[in-house]
Amino acid sequence: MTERKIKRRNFISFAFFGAYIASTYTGFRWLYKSPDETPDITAGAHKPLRRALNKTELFFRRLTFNENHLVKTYPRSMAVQQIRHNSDIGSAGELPPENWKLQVKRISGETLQITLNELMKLPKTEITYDFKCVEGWDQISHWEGVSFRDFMAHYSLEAESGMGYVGLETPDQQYYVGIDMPSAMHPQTLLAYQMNDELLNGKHGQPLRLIIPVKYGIKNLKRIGTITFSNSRPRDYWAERGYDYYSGL
Ligand SMILES: Nc1nc2c(c(=O)[nH]1)N[C@H]1C(S)=C(S)[C@@H](COP(=O)(O)O)O[C@H]1N2
Ligand SMILES: [Mo]
Repeated sequence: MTERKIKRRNFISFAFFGAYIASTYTGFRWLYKSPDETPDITAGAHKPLRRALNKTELFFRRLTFNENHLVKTYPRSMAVQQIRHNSDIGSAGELPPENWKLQVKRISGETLQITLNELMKLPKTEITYDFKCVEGWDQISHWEGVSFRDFMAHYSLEAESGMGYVGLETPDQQYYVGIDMPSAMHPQTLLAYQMNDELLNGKHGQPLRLIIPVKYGIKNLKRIGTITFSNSRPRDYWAERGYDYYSGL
């Protein structure tokens, strides 16, 4: 090879390298300067990032979610006795079952009021699984309650189960989550009233909480006050603060 040819190749390589650096820089600058999403159901991300997140969510929902795909369960003996206690927004202190009724807002406008005793008469479902919090801890724990599916069937909430989402809120409306219907109807999703054979205490969502093994802890709302149904995404406490709305595992 002649000296001239080598020089020419060096020049081309450096030009490509330069163009690559420039486009990466421009790309990052574009992203960095792109507008934020309008705060609504989700907030805290740049618009292009949120668009990408929503697309990724849909992709994974379609690819990996299947109601016959069960979350791994463990022998009951592996469940911890003292489960870790995390945050308590909307569920601090005690709420004895006799002072509480679950409010279920039907799409007809009618509200069902259900006591814990009534729920405890429905078929009981138990699960021992690895509960995972986004903050980076997990624990194998044991829960008992009525499966959300059985609950929907028992109260003839057929029209409601055809909606896109379930919204759950604490009685004081301080904490709230939105769950896509397929995840709510997943066979391992429970309206749980017991942990290790004992009624839930004030720390873990007394008198009724959501246990949804296909999702991270943030979606496992403690102390359910009301349940609603809708086709648009219900408000969600952590999604409003920038966390992933779907929060699936
Ligand atoms: N009402 C209410 N439910 C809640 C929360 C909360 O702050 N308030 N925190 C969530 C989070 S982030 C986690 S990890 C779990 C923790 O449940 P535990 O305290 O029973 O371990 O509850 C979830 N449900
Ligand atoms: Mo969490």
